[in-house]
Amino acid sequence: EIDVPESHPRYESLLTRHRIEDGVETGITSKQGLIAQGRGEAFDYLLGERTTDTAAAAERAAAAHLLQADHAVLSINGNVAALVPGEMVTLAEATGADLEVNLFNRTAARMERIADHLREHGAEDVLGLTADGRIPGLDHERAKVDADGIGDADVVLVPLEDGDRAEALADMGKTELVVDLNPLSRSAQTAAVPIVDNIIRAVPAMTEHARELAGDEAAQREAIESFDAAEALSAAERAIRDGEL
Ligand code: PTJ
Repeated sequence: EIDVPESHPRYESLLTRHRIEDGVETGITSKQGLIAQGRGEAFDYLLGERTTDTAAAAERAAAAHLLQADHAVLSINGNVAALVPGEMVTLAEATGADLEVNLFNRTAARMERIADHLREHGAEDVLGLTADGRIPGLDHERAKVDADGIGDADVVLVPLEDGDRAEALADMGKTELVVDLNPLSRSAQTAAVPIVDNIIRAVPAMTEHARELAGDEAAQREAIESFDAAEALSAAERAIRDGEL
């Protein structure tokens, strides 16, 4: 489908760009999504385009939270849908979580396209279209969620989320798991578990951890308790500034 030789040193990065471009062309990703991707790439480059040990620990803790939740929801926006649709469906299956389309720049057309796209990738139920719940403290369009989805969830995974909404969700008392390559972003700063890694690597890694932790309550608790969010953010910042592991 795309013409990038696998031997190219930036193969992964170019492939990712093509997926986002395709997402814009098919009405899944917003134009702002292109800018967000560029920002993410810059941080990924500085991090060495790898999953640091601290990010791996965050992915394990996040998987444990999803397994321990009464009701976990994975939030899907236009970038996530373009980059990792099948991987999000697989993570939902591995953890018993629901999938909900939840857009920063919400339009009915993009909501429908993304829900269809997820169904094409194997999702059975896709939430988000009912929009009968609200996140307190946000303006009307940006506050919309499903009452029996994110509205009801005790644990939410919000990848590449806008800072305002991440903060408002955390204020609702939800355990928030955030994937964001920028450790200084407000979303990462307000998360119970900030995962400073590329969504492309983070989601399959979470699924792997979830499969390994499934049924082992003690290991789940250990993964959660041994994870320190503030320390993880400092470690990510050190990795960027000093190239430390
Ligand atoms: O589809 P919508 O309408 O919900 O809009 C989605 C975007 C992402 C456009 C919207 O939420 C937005 O504008 O987000 P921001 O404020 O640009 O924040 C996105 C964050 O995600 C930034 O901190 C980026 O560094 C980070 N990011 C971008 N690409 C990736 C990423 N983090 C992990 N993996 C990526 N591939």
